[in-house]
Amino acid sequence: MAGWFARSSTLARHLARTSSMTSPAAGGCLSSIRRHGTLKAGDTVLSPTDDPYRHQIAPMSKTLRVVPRYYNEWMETVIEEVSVAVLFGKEKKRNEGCGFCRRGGMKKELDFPGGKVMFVPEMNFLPGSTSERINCYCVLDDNGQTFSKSKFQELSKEDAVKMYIDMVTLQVMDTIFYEAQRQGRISFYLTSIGEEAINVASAAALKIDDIVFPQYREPGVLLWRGFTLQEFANQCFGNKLDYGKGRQMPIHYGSNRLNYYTVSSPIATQIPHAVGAAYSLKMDGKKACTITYFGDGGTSEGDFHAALNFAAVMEVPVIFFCRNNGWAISTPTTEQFRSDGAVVRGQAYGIHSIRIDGNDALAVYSAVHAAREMAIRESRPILIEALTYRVGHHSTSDDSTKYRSTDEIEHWRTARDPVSKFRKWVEGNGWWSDVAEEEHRNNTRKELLRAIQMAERTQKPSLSELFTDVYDQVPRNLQEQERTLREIIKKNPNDYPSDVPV
Ligand SMILES: Cc1ncc(C[n+]2csc(CCOP(=O)(O)OP(=O)(O)O)c2C)c(N)n1
Ligand SMILES: [Mg+2]
Repeated sequence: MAGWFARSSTLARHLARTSSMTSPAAGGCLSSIRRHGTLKAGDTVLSPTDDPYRHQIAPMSKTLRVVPRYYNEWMETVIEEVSVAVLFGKEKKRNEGCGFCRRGGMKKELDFPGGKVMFVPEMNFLPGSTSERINCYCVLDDNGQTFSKSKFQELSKEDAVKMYIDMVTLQVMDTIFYEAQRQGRISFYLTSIGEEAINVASAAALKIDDIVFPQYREPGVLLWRGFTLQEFANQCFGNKLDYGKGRQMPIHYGSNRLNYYTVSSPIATQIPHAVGAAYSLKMDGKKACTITYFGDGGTSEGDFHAALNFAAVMEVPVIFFCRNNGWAISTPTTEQFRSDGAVVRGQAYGIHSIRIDGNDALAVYSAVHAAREMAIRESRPILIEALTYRVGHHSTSDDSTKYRSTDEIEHWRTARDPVSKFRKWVEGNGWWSDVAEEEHRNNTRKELLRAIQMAERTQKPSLSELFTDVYDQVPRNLQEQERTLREIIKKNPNDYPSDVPV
């Protein structure tokens, strides 16, 4: 550290500037100088007791050493001999201070990389938390009315209705796929119930050139972009039309066509990818950004922190969208972090950040719209923390009533349901009706059941696909694994699915 200070051109510039501009030697310094007589190399100039600094002309007379009393290390910097003279040679005003010492409440500052830092004599530790929590931006009240002073991005009728329709489609899709898993037709599923506004309204505020790096609870973004129910079903059933060729668990959707990277369930691994892709958009001069979604649990991963810091320093157009839904499987946020959620972490990394009501579609839409504009126009990352609740179990492998109360779930499912809240607003505008609702729900149910039947009947990808798409040329160890697998299947044909072409 001391070495760094010695080389710091900033500190040197500061000292030179201070010495030539402020002049000097007010009270404390001057009286010490008088006591010492003429200053020479090695002299220490002690300030009065209320001053936390000592100055010393170092053995090399061109070096001025400064040390705050509370520390042991001297910060050294080379200054002009003449500046030393200016610094200690002239008297201007009593009590003015020389820039490093203070009398009578004078200000002092250190010109440190990143900006000026005030010196204070008090030893104040920053509190780990404050009693007041960061506010939450919202637009709609529980009756679907906009608050009188709320500022939000205007929505066309067409977009608002499509948003509502997609939120309902997502609900129907979750219900039917969940049932399909319970019937043993697919191996796994995970719902987005309670987070429909986050899914659809955020997608609506983006453009198709913006690249999406999802966690796994954001299929509504794909839905908005035009992924069909058949495409969802093909992936969940892992048939030969699945873009991942059946090599992933259900819900690991991805689409090249729709700029949606394939779901990566190792938590938070998508976050640095979004930053790298945003950097490439910036280098190519594209008018687009990336967005990455992650949960409250994801913010505990190292990848989250590395990504935020990298994005801030490289000034890239990425939106970090944290779905703070209260739980990471069975871990509540109170055991996840001691900070005021994720929003303060964005600020800690130097990122513009906002907390919003994730169950308010208009707030989500407006915040993402503004974030996108800022990210692209100013080439900077933005963090959005959306407060919401995971109403469903974590996945079909979980029973959340084992670790949280049914009252809590019911409260969020009913009183804070984002879909009915948005419906009230859309209906209030005269854009939706009970008849339209019933028709849409019935049609979606039928379309989905057809898609599921079709996906189930479609052939599985052939066994050889298992070994493709990673290496340009399949390496020897994988060739050997394929041979072994084929031999085992031949010997035990009844233990392997008959519908997979070998
Ligand atoms: C690196 C890693 N560790 C652990 C897991 C197991 N795991 C799967 S989901 C999950 C919880 C994630 O919670 P959160 O990020 O809040 O997202 P949510 O499920 O609430 O949407 C965990 C721990 C994992 N997939 N990857
Ligand atoms: Mg969570």
